[in-house]
Amino acid sequence: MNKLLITVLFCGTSLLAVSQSAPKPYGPLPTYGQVKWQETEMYGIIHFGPDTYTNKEWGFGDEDPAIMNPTQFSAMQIVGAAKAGGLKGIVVVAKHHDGFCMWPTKTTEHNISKSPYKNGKGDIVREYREACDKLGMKMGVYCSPWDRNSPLYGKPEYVTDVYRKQLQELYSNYGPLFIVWHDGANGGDGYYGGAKEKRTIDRSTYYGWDETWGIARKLQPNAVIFGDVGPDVRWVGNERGMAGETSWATYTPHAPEAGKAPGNGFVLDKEGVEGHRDGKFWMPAECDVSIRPGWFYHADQDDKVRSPAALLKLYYNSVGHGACLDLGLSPNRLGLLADGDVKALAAFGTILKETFNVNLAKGATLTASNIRGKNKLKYGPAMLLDNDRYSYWATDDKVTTPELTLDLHQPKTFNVIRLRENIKLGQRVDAIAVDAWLNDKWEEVATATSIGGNRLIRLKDDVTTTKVRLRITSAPVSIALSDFGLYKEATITE
Ligand code: FUL
Repeated sequence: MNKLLITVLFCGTSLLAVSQSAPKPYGPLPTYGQVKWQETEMYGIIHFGPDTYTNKEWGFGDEDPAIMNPTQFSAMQIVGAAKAGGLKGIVVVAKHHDGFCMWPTKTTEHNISKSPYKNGKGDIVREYREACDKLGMKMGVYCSPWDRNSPLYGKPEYVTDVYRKQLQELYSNYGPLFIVWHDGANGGDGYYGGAKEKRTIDRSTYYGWDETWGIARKLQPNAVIFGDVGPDVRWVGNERGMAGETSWATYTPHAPEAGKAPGNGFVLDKEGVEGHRDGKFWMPAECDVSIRPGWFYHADQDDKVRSPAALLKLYYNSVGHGACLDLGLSPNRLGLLADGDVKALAAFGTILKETFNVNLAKGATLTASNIRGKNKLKYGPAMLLDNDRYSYWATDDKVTTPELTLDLHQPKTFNVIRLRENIKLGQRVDAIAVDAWLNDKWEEVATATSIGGNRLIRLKDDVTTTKVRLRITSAPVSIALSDFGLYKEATITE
């Protein structure tokens, strides 16, 4: 039978401990790292390197390290702007396809120590680490497997003596990482030590992913591994920041060996977007999309920075659909985020704070058609706080379509609904509906499918009511819900 669980629910000001048996977990479950990743919700991927100076997106690999000389590089400014935008971490592009390492690596001469930056004593990755630590932000790294500079690229020695050693350096010397990021752009033409030719590799076998990812498992056991087809976090399949209206955390990748080979040839767009309800793995989606048209800074895109309203839309379509948003940030040649980017981030962060800091369901009386045990609940912080994100309300085993009613006691106006499942017990809910008490009867105001770690429903119109009802309309098992919140979106000032 199930283990005994003590769930603590806040009842008014007094704590009520409800003794009950925990529901049996359902389907694939997240690891510790995946749970922590889910909580991160939004982070930035920072592209800064030789491409910033050559005005390219994909450097050929023949760039002179001397061009890498930012005069005002400030990791604090960049990470600080990300934080103001509500991002909780960054992914540092430590090496892009051009092979230039932003840290003083022992594996290649093509690195920051050969640039004039800080007279060859610079270490951009370390500067990001220090800024993250000071600002309470998480850090991850992206070290491109494709290396258009290395003469060894295409040979086994590149993987064993260069790429894996680079990963070892990054995973050993820069503190705890929450994500290690891999991409699917692999092989093609490049400089390759002067050969200037096209080199193709078999992207499912060349990198020996089992062993390569084993380095992360060993040195950074709490980091999730992102790749087009996992193994921990899947690519959503587009760079538009769009997870599906339905987006399951579970997924079965179409790769030669499921979950074992990045490479966008294996991503079936629609399936990355939606996941699979019966997927074999817990592999939620990451939506990577840049705040600008390009990933690297280009001065002629200064007027094309996404507006706060556009960023908000991305947020609802990614984080709001149970995915994480990985927002591309592009420092300029000075080594700073440009003013327009900083302002857009700050305004976006303000909207998020103003919207989600006030949960209009707080103080409501919560009545459940069925809970494990026979308690009437008062809506309280146990269902709200991040540090208690996994307190939850669960139904008896046979109850799969319960109702949960919030009596708000007075008319409240909202236009955003937030639902969360306790994902430690798997993704259990198939579909829900929300009703509001309007004109002396229940009227349906929203429906949704997958909930998982987070579901935000952004209503077209404001709803003013005294009572709101959640109906779970379909689920294969009992329910373990950890949040049912109501919010009013802050006014957007551009
Ligand atoms: C892609 C890369 O090819 C782009 O240049 C960029 O780094 C993006 C985040 O990932 O696969």
